[in-house]
Amino acid sequence: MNNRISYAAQIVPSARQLAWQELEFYAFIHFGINTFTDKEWGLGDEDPALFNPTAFDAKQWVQVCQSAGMKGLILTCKHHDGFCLWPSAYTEHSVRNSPWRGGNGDIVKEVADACREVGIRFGVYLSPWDRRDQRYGSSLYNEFFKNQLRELLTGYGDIFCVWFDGACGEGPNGLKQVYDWDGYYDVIRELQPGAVISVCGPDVRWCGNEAGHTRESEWSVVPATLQNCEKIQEESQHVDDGEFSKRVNTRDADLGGREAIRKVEQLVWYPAEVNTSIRPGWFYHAAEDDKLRSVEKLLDIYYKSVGGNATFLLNLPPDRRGLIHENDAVRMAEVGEILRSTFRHNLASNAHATATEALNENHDAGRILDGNKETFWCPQEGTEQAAIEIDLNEERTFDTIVLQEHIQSGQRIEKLCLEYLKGDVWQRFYVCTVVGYKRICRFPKVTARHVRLTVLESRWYPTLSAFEVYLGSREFSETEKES
Ligand code: FUL
Repeated sequence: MNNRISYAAQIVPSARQLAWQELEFYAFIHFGINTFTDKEWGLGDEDPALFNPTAFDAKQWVQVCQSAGMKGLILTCKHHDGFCLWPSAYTEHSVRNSPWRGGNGDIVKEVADACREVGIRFGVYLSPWDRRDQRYGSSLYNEFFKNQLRELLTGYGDIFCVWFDGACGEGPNGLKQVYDWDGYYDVIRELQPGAVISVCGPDVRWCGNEAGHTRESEWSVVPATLQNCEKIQEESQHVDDGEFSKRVNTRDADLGGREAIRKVEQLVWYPAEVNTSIRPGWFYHAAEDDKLRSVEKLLDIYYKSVGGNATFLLNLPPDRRGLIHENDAVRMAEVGEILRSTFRHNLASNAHATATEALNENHDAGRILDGNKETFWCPQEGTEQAAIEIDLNEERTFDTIVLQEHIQSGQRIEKLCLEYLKGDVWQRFYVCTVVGYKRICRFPKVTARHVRLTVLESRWYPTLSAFEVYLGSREFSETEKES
């Protein structure tokens, strides 16, 4: 163990990053003038009169999110076309000049209120790139943008996230904008100190693709230089040819492993978010009504993102009525039902655990079973390898194990394996790399009473705050329902 590794092991999340991570699964809502023009990127010359969602119902959106088990929602308050879903005092290009609710409506308010009513967190997407505003390309635009931020961050209650898109091209005058990022961040920190700033921001890292692709080893401790990556205009997305959202960039498979951080001077806690859409596009297009991702694919992304030390931001685009289409609503309810039934009964809730060693009695092996994320097991400082045996009290059949590190102490586990006792021989059934906030281990069904978790490699010394055991197959939930 060297100094660099113990330095990496001691980097911890901020309170706002921790609160955000616990949301796990939340919705992206792309809705705006593009919904009515059938486009992905508007030019900014669209007539606001086009915006008229006659059956708009924010409660329906929120209900769909809840049925899927989502705990938050991020709304595109303004996309690249500049059209604002709230009656901004700083532009005429907004709902105020649309026929919807006679120009007296405020989509942002209705969505924020609907979220609050049911306890879903609300977040805002405000596109820095504005293809409409004539101030774009001058310092006046930065003032305008900060004013818009102030409106969103003061008028709509608690905001959990400000999502800054990396796409950036020219404004209406052919000019590019030099963004005052630090100025934007100051406004956010002042008005909503609990909100994370995502993608073009210091708190949440874009996973690097829009295709739902995930890394096997997703580190939250990465080089500090990554915080600036998405802000580099030259590397941003300039055209929307439908290809970008499908592209996977495997170049950076390892961002935080030993090799990746070996020579890096400054490391930061910069955890990943996986964002993708339930449909091929981000905005609603009737032609895509039968092109939804399957339940299996959505669950696969869920398990690899939420269960792979990232969060899952899934886009559900409302249609021209202002409703999430029936097909999408049904699919999300199916996903939610499977997740609920999978994680309903923790088969390790009455288990007993013993470890090869523990730091002290406050950190004994039992802490991984107590259902309290604040408590955790850890061995002595400097012990990089250790094992815990879990006695489930009786033979159980399971195919899913959930592990959580105590990330308030840092991210440390680099490799582990799971074994079960067959006769008197330990049989290995699962090996993985990092854990971090959460690792959902999935494997073919195992029937056993004794399970052993061995930390094979770690930084400084590992921690574990949760070990849960489930049987996720559909037969299980049906049997459970009957009994
Ligand atoms: C991209 C944008 O250009 C897309 O339209 C979409 O908003 C996606 C989430 O980010 O950069």
